[in-house]
Amino acid sequence: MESTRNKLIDLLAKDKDTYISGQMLSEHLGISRSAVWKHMKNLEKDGYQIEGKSNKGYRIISFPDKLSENTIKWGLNTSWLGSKIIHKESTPSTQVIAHQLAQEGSPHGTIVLADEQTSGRGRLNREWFSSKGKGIWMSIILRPEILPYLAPQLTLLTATVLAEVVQKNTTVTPMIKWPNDILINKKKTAGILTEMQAEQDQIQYVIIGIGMNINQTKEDIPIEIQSKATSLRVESSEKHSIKQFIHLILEEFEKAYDSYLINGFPEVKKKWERYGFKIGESISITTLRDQFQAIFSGIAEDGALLVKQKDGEIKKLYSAEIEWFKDVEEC
Ligand code: BT5
Repeated sequence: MESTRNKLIDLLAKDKDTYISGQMLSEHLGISRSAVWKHMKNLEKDGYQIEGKSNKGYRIISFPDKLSENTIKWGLNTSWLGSKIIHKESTPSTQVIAHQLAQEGSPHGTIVLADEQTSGRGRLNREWFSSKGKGIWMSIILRPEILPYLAPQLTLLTATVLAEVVQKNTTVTPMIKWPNDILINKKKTAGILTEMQAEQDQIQYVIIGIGMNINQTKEDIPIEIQSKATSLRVESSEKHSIKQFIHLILEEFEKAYDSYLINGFPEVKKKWERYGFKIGESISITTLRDQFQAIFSGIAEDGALLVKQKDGEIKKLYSAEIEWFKDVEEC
């Protein structure tokens, strides 16, 4: 059940330029006018800026910067993405909640956010550090009408979205390491985990997990990953509003996704390659069966990794880890 406080915020947030009288609020919420007034005072204590005018009523001028369902909804300029928002202060993993919600029928575009994850995970169950209030830890539920084998394209699409948002809104230059890492100055600042539930020719749902380091200082980054991880703050020497970054990502994602459904993968491929790290250079490739060195030549029309082997043959890979070392430079 939605709390009276949330209902009150919903009423006030509908139109930020319209005042709503105390009388109207008390009737809508079924509480006394003095109870309405008390709620307003509590909201102000929590960082909401509220204007009260004697003959007009109340309106919200601004929301606090901390995350909540309401503060994310306010000012979010999307039509379907974020139509349902779940926010937790602390949770083991937003992916777990998103899977549960998707199985219970939560709609396309539902997002799950947390201030902190206590068991955040990457691919192959690797650990994902998600410290409180320092980054974006978010899962998006999608119900795309595409064939299951195309789902990995959504990871590449998400990577271009994150790169575009960083490029357009900060002073640093992002690069994408195939398939799912956003790097700044060769260090990882974001990762993407795409998980899917599907039958042979139909996707039930896809969950896109996005982890992005925003406001960690160097010291906040766990020692285990200090040599390879970074944050926007470390690289740009600036603190950023996490709420605003979430808005930017959701708005850019919705545009990119809608365009992908209409125009297909070529546009995503073009953007991806603009940010692609080490294209044209030697990389070391590890697959489940093999390890070898080759030249990274880009991505294929379906999103696979394209590498040119020593004998000139181009190989298409759908699942691999790539690395680069000084000693593979001349292969
Ligand atoms: C990823 O995996 O990069 C996917 C990360 C997805 C995290 C999001 S957060 C919201 C949602 N809920 C979750 O539980 N997960 C998703 P992978 O490519 O496997 O990279 C994992 C590796 O990155 C680890 O083994 C570490 O080396 C490194 N790593 C861990 N935490 C990091 C961090 N905060 N920043 C940079 N690198 C990190």
